[in-house]
Amino acid sequence: HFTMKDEILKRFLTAEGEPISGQVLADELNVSRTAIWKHMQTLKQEGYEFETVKKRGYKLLSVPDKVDMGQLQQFLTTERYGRQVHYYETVESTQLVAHELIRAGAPDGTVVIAEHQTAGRGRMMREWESTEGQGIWMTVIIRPDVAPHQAPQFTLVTAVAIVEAMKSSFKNFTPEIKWPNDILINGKKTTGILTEMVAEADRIQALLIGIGINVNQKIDDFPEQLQTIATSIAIEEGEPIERVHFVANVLESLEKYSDEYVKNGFGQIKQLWEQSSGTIGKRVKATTLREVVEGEAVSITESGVLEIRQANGEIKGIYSADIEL
Ligand code: BT5
Repeated sequence: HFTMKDEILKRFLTAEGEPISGQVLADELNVSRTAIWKHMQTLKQEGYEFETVKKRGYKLLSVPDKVDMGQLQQFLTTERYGRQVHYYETVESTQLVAHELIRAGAPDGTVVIAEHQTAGRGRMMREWESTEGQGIWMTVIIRPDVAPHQAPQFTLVTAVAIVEAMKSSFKNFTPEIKWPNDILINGKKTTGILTEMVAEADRIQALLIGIGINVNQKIDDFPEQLQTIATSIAIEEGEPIERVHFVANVLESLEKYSDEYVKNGFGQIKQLWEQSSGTIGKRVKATTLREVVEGEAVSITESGVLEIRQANGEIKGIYSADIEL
């Protein structure tokens, strides 16, 4: 998956603005100068800008704001996650692409990522607004060796992974997890998680961890109905964000915490989850498919169930719901 073009790009990205000669590239990579020239043309078409420096070669001037494979590999330190990337300018939904890839046997950690989704999805077929080039719209295919009933836990694992990645990457805000699948900044939604499963009777074949993170939108980039409830990292951090770097951080964090969960269970993750929770201790109204439960959110259980203490003192476990605070 690491192509000749990626290899060339890597040299430029690590050259710190120094020119590299076509001849040197050709010699080092053991291909003809014509081949190098062709790959350079492709990179230019993708939005990389080069300057030709007399007698010294090409100098990389600017990099397109894309989250593609070539750039992502420069930052990744993971073992499996993001080592195979399927990158698209536009898809209907990265989840749909991921379902096809799972049928074709895609390995653990395969990432589907797009600049734009025309039919991005939330839970229960709700719409997910996926503005072109301004967010992280990706599905991570993972193949953990766990039982199907553990699948919902991965929504919480993913929330912890993203929150921890945010905390280490940004300094001007504190993200909060809203059970089960939202990350809020200053009370507004910046991230939604959609976990889907492909399973046999007693074994998970694959999980699709759908992650939508608003990154570089300004408030009026959101459709009107979202402007009061949504936000982006750039708005909260106060500066534009380099998406590809943050994608690498999220993938590292996700690999770390999902491995932790598979090896050692929910203990450490539950602690981190509670530390970042904006739900525990609050009065909430939970709307499930069957009923509405109101009361104080008191805890999550080892299996990720939200416990609500109702006015009559009775504690009710909620498996899946929309929460109003
Ligand atoms: C979610 O659903 O929050 C899960 C979103 C998962 C999106 C990712 S993007 C990559 C992958 N491919 C997909 O097609 N999906 C996944 P839910 O909890 O049902 O929330 C959906 C609700 O969030 C909508 O009804 C809107 O109110 C709101 N919403 C939609 N787009 C938003 C956005 N960009 N930012 C904040 N809120 C949004």
